[in-house]
Amino acid sequence: MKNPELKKLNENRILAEDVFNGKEKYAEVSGWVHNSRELGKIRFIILRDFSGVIQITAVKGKVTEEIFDLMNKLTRESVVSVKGKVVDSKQAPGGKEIIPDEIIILNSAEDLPIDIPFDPSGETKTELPKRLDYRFLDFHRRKIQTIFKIQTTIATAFREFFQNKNYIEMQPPCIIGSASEGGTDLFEVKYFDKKAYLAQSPQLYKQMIACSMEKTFMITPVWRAEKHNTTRHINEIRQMDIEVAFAGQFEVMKELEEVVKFIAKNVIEKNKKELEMLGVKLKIPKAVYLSYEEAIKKVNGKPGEDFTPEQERKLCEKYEGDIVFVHSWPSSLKPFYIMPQNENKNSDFSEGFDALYGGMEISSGGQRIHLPELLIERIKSKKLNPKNFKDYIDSFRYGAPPHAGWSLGLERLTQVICSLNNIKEATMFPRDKDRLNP
Ligand code: AMO
Repeated sequence: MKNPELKKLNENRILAEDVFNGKEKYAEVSGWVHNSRELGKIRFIILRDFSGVIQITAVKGKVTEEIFDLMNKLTRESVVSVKGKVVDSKQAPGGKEIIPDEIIILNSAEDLPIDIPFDPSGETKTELPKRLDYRFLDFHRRKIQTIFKIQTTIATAFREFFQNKNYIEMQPPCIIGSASEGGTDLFEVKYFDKKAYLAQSPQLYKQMIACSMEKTFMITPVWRAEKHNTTRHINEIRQMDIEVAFAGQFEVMKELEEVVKFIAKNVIEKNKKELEMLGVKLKIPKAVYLSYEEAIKKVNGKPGEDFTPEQERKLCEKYEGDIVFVHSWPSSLKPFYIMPQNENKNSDFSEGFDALYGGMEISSGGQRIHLPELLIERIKSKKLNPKNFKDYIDSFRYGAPPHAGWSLGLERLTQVICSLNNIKEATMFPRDKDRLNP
């Protein structure tokens, strides 16, 4: 299709949804061939665009022979543009159909390598790894599109919540010179004649912003070089973070509680159809606050140890549909930058927390150490070298207020809200140990 025609198509085409909602008697629609069938002298195409589906109906003798012939030659998922009369029809899905005057094939699809079920909410016969090999085609499925419509609502609501509270939006660097979460699990990159790494988190940078501009939020990719193979780990993650000056763990947990409630409310209001298609009944969660010591007892865990995935699930089951905040963790289980309880360097406990929702950890955070000497001690006690953190430590020498923050994984939150078995379903192009393409 040449330039002027494409411009015309772009201007004239209307979405399937607007054909049903509008009063047009004549319409041009463009999209993918979702289904086609023949019933005696009538040929049908179900055309799908991002808004929905519309039936194109051709009766032999009432449309040109060329169009009638073309109607049963179109392969599944081919892209077409159709012009024609809009008529009411009791049999057509949505109560309207188009009688075609013109059909243009924009791209003819070859045999499909994966199963795209006709029923928009139906299950595919293709296993996840193969679907991910053909992710671009998997995105043709309405059910998959639904997940990312919801993810859009989640990210938009997150931004809106913190913009409304006058937080500054931050764009942290993705290439960094030293570890931000401890020594391991970094992807190395060659940076001119130096060694650099892909950021594991915006941690150190968001603290510097909070120590000057007080309140910051961001949505940023981070990379973890862990060789996990689970249903809740990926190697490239989108983190939704905040950092706040003059605040401790409880103040920022309250912000997390409020933003997750705001996100759930937005999804419930804006994605009613999508939640129905996924068969999810979402409620606005309540918040439960437990200390680490209380929480570990509730699941018969060993004090001083992390929760196993099974224990996280058990704890969430006790508060079905709610967020469980587990605060005041042992220092030994938290990163070097988390403040020991009450600024007491001898305390075994910290001002750090995790939040669990839908059976797993969705966020962690806490109050940070803003005192350089204490920070050096903590770095050493974690067997890390303070020299590697010199710039970071020095940033607290010229007026750094107490501050706290957290990070919420976008994919994990999407997985929980959409009730998906695997985090890769909640990631457009997941990166795992074996996958770099597409
Ligand atoms: P943490 O490492 O706990 O904390 O990460 C915060 C949140 O990010 C998500 N997440 C992941 N999601 C999927 N796959 C992974 N491999 C993965 N790793 C992390 C989770 C997790 O709860 N800097 C601190 C946060 C802070 O203190 O502000 C940090 O990154 O949802």
